[in-house]
Amino acid sequence: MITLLDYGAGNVRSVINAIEKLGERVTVAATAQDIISAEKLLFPGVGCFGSMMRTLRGNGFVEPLLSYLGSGRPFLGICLGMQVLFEGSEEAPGEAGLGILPGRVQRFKTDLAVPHIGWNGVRVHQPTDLFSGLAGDEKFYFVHAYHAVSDDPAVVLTTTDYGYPFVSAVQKGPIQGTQFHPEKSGSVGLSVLENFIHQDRRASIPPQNPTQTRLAKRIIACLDVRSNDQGDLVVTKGDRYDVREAGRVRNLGKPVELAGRYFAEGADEVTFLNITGFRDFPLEDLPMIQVLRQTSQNVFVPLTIGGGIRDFTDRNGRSYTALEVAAEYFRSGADKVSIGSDAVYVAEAYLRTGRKTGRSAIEQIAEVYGNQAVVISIDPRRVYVDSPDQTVHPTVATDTPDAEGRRYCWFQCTVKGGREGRELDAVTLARVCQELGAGEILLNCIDRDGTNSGFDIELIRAVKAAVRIPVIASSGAGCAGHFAEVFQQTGVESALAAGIFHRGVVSIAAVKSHLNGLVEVRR
Ligand code: 1PR
Repeated sequence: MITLLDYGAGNVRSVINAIEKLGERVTVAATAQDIISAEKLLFPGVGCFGSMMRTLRGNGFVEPLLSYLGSGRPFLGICLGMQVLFEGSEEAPGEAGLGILPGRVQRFKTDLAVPHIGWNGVRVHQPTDLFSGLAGDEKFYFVHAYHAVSDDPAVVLTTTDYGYPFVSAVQKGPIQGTQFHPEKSGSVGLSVLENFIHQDRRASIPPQNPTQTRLAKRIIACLDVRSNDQGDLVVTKGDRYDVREAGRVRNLGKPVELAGRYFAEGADEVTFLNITGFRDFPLEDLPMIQVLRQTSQNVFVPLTIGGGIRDFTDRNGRSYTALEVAAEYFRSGADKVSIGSDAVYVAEAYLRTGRKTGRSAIEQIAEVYGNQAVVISIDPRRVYVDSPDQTVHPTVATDTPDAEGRRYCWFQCTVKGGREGRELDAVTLARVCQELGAGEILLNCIDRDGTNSGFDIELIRAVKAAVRIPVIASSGAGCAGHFAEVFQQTGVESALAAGIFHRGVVSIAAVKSHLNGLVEVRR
């Protein structure tokens, strides 16, 4: 029996699903006594160090945790659940950590995109049972902006390279912790959890222990989901955002089934976009929550969900905040939420007033769940002009002029699934959202969506150059070569596609084998 410490933020559903998948029972610690009497304690932490410590203290969990950690029984901390073992964190300077391990947690100091998001390797420094059965060259899923700096080399179990080597797992007797998420690391991660559950493996160093590790470029499968005219929830696909063909909503499959297929084919991440979320209220749209719950039972890679994340008042007059909507998604198995239309309104207000309110969806969700949990989905469309002085918006000189031969364009943000253009450009939106606390940009492109003509390299370069957070290139992939092109020409961290995967034109595995040797990918 595994006891899971849930302090209320983050996706514990995935951890529970992973443990249950391995045939073990899980109980969630509700009281201090549950912690003290646990046989094996698992602590998955997501979010902010400060709010986690305050919640632990508020619940009276700090003393029981310290008592458990001194008991000699097995403990596995995941992500923040590992960081909390140290003395404190730069993320919350006034908050003391548990102080079981000497050292502190600091923000990445690198020119690379932060957060560090994606699949990276580990170099093992001491024998351990945690990686038993693994070859050593596997990759695990990381998502964090802070990392531990240990004052005691003896407790460093693994390091990972991201600009420089950082501590990616710790071990001190039965106390173990991983910065990566085993529950999101596919079959490799399940092996780590299985080793923790059984506690009977021989400690060793995996045979193919790497001397250097490399972050893989991520390939993401995207499922645009909505109800069709019969009321069934289907995966659909737009052609420049028009999802109807001969008057009917295109139906390319069932969401849970397709997500399972992409996981099996090696997708590094799966994204669901509830594309009518801007007009429906997601907490009334329970099928979408069900899709997430069912998918997370069998899909052990990160799940992002978007659509309808905003403040909302239902027809009975009850108000919900965007944070409550997001919380329901996280509880149902999402790791990240993506905000579309509301991000545009938030950025417009911020540009108008120059003031952060702390109350926007971006700020509130980032505060509780961490920046890495907030993705901004941008739906831009090109607006051509003859020369840059014809618009107040930043323009690019384009290699693909429009039918009238105009050689400059800006990238106009839209809301409501591309239905309404706004006086805001995609580059500014990305920059402002980063300032407000977003952790990643999902950069769609209405002009390329569903066209199979390749990613919009000019748009992607412009946005990528404006931000320090990771960017997901989206829209237009028509063959494996388009992925190589976007990675080599723009430096984005990941690329997303929908149509070619749904229609079986190219499989995810084929994309990866094409990329192998050109860019780092997860096998
Ligand atoms: O505004 O917060 O409610 O979020 C709504 C979300 O739904 C946004 O993320 C928005 O991008 C998405 N959305 C709204 N309408 C559509 C539509 O297609 N009519 N889909 C839509 C956007 C774009 C991509 C697509 C890629 C790859 N889909 O995600 O999957 O373009 O396609 P491809 O590889 O086939 O070219 P809110």
